[in-house]
Amino acid sequence: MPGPSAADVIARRLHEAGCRHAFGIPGGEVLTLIDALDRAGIAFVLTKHENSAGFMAEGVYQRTGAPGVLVATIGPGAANAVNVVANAEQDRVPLIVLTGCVDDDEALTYTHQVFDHGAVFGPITKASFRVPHAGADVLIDKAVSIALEQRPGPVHIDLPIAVAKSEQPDRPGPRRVAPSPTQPAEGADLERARSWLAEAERPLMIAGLDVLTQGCPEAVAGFAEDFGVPLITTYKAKGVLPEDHALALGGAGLSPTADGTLLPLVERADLVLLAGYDPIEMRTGWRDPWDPADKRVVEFTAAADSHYMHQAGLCFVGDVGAGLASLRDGIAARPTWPDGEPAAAKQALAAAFNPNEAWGPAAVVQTVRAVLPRNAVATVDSGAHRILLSQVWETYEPRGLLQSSGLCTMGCALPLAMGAKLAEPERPVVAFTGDAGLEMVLGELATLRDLGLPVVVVVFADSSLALIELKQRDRALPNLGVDYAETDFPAVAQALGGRGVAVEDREALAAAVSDALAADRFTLIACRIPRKSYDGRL
Ligand SMILES: Cc1ncc(C[n+]2csc(CCOP(=O)(O)OP(=O)(O)O)c2C)c(N)n1
Repeated sequence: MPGPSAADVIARRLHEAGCRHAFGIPGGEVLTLIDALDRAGIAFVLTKHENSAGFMAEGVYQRTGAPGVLVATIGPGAANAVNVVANAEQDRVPLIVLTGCVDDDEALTYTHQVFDHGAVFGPITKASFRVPHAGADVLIDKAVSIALEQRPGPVHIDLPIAVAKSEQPDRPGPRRVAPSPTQPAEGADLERARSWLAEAERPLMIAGLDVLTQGCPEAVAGFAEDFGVPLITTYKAKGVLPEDHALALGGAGLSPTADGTLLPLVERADLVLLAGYDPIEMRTGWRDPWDPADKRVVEFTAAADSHYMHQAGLCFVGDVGAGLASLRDGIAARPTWPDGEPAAAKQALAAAFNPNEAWGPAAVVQTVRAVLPRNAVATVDSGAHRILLSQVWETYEPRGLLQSSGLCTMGCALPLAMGAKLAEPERPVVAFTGDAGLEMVLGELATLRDLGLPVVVVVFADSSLALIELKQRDRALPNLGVDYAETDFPAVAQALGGRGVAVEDREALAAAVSDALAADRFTLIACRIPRKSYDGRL
């Protein structure tokens, strides 16, 4: 009885790691692999672009916790995946990137489509491997471990054609053991942190992505509630505390208007707790937001602070939830913020981002939120619409709003939504996107058709790269390369097998979303808004 092939071993171990979908476009160099994936119980989903494939894989990861799987063939396939792999690195996504390649002896004389995949992916992954003739089982287990361990990220595996077919020993697995949570050591630092908490009258907490990747939102939310600590989150950590909670101050990082309210609150705080706050999401407004010499700051983080975006007087590296549990041990809660500044800040944010406009981008977000149930998952693309949406869209659970906030790439919202819907078909899923971002990935509407997923796609149709046009005007530069003609999106949607409608008022939008939720296919809703709709709004 011959042993399994290397491709089979890789596929089986990925299945054992919880993977049920792989995304990509095949070429001759990955045919053995996708066959093995399919036989192992990992469905291969054909997409129109490898970049979108990676985002669909991320969408599945965000809703299941299993690593995402992207398959790309040699050369152009691998090259097409660069953006989403860089995104996975910056947005801490455990993505297994499987590429096909020619065997070493072949590469001595054969040059067609051949470049050094490892050299391209090396700087934007946590590790890049080439599968040797033996040990595929060890290699794939290592890859999964590296992808998942803190902070998570992409791992690349180059699989040569002949190696994919080579026979491997049939050994049991996996050998992976997830590390146990690390508690801060008892000692002077922890005692000082506890005394700061006991003395704090105006404590404030900032939570970020490590809270999600470590799976400790409840610890953060419980701490905030028990100690009366208002919570600011990064965009990715929105929903750690339901955003209609009095202590939830929404997302921060990209909006100067929100910063104008939130940074003064940080300034006022006499204790800042950083819970898994990874500043990769933050713009320059959050660089050195306090002087650690005169601000009490206690940080619980997955990785030591070598970024120098901020500094903390006390920094505990390890498990954020366990760190908060140690901090609160023996400390009694006391009334906080006697002057009510957090409540005033929450009101100011609501007033700034929720104007009573009859129609416009905020009206679009408010209307869709009102129609969708609380458990809906939303995704949002990059651009002016995202900054506004991330302030207006109330998120009620962790990973309820998905986006690219480390790399901030366009073209992510539609495929992220497709992956999320594939992972959890019962949940309503809406993708919000700018028109330029949608046009980058229009072909994936055909993938959506083939998958039969009733995703709702809401496009902010202003025929403008609004965010860039705004920056151009701010710098008094001439209008250049930011405007384009209007696309008939409903017609495109219909041609690609979906439903399509254009709307220009709240009532029509609400009706369109209700219809979309009941439909058996995807619906594209083009919300026509005037150019320059975001002026003074971000
Ligand atoms: C792949 C990629 N290319 C370019 C950019 C720079 N960029 C950021 S926002 C933006 C405009 C996006 O336009 P649109 O999708 O219409 O959204 P809007 O800003 O109008 O809301 C651009 C070009 C980017 N973030 N990602």
